[in-house]
Amino acid sequence: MKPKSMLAMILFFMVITSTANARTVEIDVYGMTCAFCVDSLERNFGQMRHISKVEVSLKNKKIRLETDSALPTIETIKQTVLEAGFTPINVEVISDGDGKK
Ligand SMILES: [Cu+2]
Repeated sequence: MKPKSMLAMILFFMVITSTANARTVEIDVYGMTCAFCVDSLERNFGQMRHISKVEVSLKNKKIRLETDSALPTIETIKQTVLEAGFTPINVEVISDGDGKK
């Protein structure tokens, strides 16, 4: 194998492994009533490590998180919702990053 294609292979596997543990997590939240609730949840999750994206929907009373690994744990996610002053009703892992459930 030529060095150039070898490098391409290595890069390819790096991409694969770095996304292997990415997850999308949805949390149903009780207690969200206004834009300030959304803001505080966004801020709390925005400060967390391993979180690459935070979407808070006031309409659906849901938080959607994208994480870069198997962290944070479901327990940590629940704790963060509680610390922001809300109640996590249900935490569901939507995708593990491979498109599988
Ligand atoms: Cu509010």
